[in-house]
Amino acid sequence: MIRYLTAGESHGEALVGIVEGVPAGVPLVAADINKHLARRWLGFGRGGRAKFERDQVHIYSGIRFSKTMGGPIALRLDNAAFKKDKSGWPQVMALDGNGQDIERVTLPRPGHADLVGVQKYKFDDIRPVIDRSSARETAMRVACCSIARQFLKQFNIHVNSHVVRIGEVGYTDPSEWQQHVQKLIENGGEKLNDAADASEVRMLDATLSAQCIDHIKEIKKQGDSLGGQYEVIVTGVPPGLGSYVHWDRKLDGLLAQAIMSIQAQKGVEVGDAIRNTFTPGSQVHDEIVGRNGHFERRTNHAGGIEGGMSNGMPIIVRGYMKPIPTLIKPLDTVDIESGEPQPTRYERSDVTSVPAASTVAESTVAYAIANAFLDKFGGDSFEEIYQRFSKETA
Ligand code: EPS
Repeated sequence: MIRYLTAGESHGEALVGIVEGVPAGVPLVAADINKHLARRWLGFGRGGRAKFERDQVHIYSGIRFSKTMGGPIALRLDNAAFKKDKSGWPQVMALDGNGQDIERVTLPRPGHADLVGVQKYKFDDIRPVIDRSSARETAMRVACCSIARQFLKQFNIHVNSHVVRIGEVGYTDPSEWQQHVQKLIENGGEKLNDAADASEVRMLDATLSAQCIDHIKEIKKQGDSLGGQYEVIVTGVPPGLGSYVHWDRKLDGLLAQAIMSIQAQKGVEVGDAIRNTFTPGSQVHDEIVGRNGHFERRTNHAGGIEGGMSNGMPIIVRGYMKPIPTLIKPLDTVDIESGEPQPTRYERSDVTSVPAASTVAESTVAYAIANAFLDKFGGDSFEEIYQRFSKETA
């Protein structure tokens, strides 16, 4: 079982992570992580911070001669925002002192962790809630989960994603993109990612991409924000990961947690789950065919999961993200200090970060799949696991 823990505030000095339980002998260098950290910054609609944050991971332990050693892997990512001249963050986020000369944040944003965070931790300042609940933390999540992803890659298991819709612009039905996606994933690898990354909004259709950029520009002018939908696809997953006998090992349940644990994600769909609720069973269930001594499905409406287990078809998970709660356009709130009604105050933010969320979801999904894989084939070393995997899938 791989476990990871992240620490750090958005405007503190750094984010830190520890990844534990990675088998020995997995090839890993910083570039395997940095590649995905850079992809996380892709996407039209990001705010001012995207212009200067350049995430490069520092690896402190757990690796020798470009391979994991089986021990905990410690990671650090610096926040460029902290060191930026005149930013004032070292004073605002200081580890000591009493902060009496620092202006407090007292206007909670609707839709954000702000208000409940101060109620829960008995703060008189929203700053600590803003800084830990911030999606900045997903940078370290991507770093940690890229190690799980690197492990899966050794078994030819690849994770790809693309954006389906941002706000009101995008595909409306899976049938509109499935053939295109099928071509990009049929030989494994990351061709789907390459195609999505070539678009500023990670959309596969050039016309929709252009319309989407206009939509984001218009919403920005209105001082508003946008959510959206994306799809993550995992290829090369052997049948039998997950469980039908234990609720807490069901693969779809684990994938739902992987998506919902990301800031601002509010819904998950496995395969064509929503379409399937409108459609009779005979057009939903994927018929079984025999091919070269293997079983396959004619279609993949189930998204590669039946009975809580992978069935050997590509795993398809869709995430639904709410609009970012930090708006230029003020919403009604109440000052936590005076109790007086007030409009919210603008803080620097993104208009949308659905493209970034899609890459974070790739990472958290990789983590969930890697653990289900280890549950079935696990061992201390890559060699040992590879032997088990090869025997089962021969
Ligand atoms: C975020 C607000 C913005 C985003 C940040 C998430 O940061 P700032 O307040 O410093 O402008 O840029 O995202 C990241 C820093 C990141 O790495 O994704 C928020 O409030 O969640």
